[in-house]
Amino acid sequence: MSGAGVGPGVGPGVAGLLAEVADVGRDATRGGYSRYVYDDAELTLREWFTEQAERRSMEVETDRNGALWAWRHGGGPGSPGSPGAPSAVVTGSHLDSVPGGGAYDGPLGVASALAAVDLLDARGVRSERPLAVVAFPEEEGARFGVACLGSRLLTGAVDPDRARGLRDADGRTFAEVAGAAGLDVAHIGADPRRLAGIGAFVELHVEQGRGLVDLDRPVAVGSSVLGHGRWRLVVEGEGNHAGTTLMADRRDPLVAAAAVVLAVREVAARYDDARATVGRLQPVPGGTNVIASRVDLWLDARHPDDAVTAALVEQVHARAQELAAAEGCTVTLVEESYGGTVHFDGALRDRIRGVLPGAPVLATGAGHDAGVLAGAVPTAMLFTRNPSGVSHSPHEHVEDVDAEAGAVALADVLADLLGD
Ligand code: HGY
Ligand code: MN
Ligand code: MN
Repeated sequence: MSGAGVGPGVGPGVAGLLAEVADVGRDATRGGYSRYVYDDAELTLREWFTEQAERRSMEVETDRNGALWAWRHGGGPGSPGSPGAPSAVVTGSHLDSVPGGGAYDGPLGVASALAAVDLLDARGVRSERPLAVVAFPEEEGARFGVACLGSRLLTGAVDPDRARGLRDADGRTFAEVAGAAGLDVAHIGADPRRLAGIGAFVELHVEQGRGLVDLDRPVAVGSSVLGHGRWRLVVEGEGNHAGTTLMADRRDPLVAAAAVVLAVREVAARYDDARATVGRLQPVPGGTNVIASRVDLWLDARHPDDAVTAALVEQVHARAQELAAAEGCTVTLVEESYGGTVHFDGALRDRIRGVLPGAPVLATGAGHDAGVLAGAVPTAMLFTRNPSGVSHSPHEHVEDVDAEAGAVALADVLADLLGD
């Protein structure tokens, strides 16, 4: 395509775009950002996205599942999948965060996509193929518990009735919250026509590891997404008074839960490359002078081999039942979300490697909307260097120069794909 190589200095750039939302959703308690789907911070980010897209003469729509799509190059609502319409090139990521997350996980991909549009415009790239920048909702599952909820609804991987009934920490359902934000929740669900209109989806994301640091490169091409799931364990015992209940008379679910957390690490240690985490544990009622009656804890388990993940979870469950019984408690385990290991489209990956010959190919241990869409459309990822290698933490970082390099790489890839 013409004009390749026009670089930074066009428009606000990725750093300039991210600076505009640097104060949105800051978490004074945890540090970093807490931006949950349909909370004030995320709604502000949605307004920012819409404003940025309209500034770039892009037509913005909200799809049936609450994802924002900004269209260019003859695209527009309803255009994808129209009979005979050229297939769209789509890029983007998510705007929501984990509790106390970094500034880049999600928003870097969205900002890089908008900066790439500026670069394509500066290069005079025109195309018959529609181009869209997308922001998927609830990628982290931090409010309603199911990771990649928006992209999973789009592909039909999550049942709409189940989604409508998901509850946040305050007991509010997705249907209530999304409905209050204007979504017609009666019509959430798979959107095969929209998917049929997508020729390629390329998500740029901050690298959540040190691969690029160690290789001393700014940008990588993704190869695969590690299979991962979330399971909720509920340990039940007998709530009582901390002062009037002798130790021998207790059925304390928090003691059982503590043993389960340690058991998770023991079981994971049996498998090379397994990752198993309990990052969230909620005693009920949670009083300092109260023996809990119940403890909810969540297991995040991941492994390249889906059968190993399943075996690991099964062993955790069996061990948890033993540990709970030893405390006179019971435990139940329920799967909340699961996605197997995904290998991105080989032809698209190799085509992108041809566009970015200096970019190494890296797998990711993190989940992404691209990992969900990969089952429905040709999908690829780009990663931008993160000097800290840390993510899901305020210490996540991207140097401005690498952020711009990521946008240039994305623009090069989009220009190539739009040239079909
Ligand atoms: O959990 C993950 O790997 C992703 O950040 N949602
Ligand atoms: Mn994340
Ligand atoms: Mn992410």
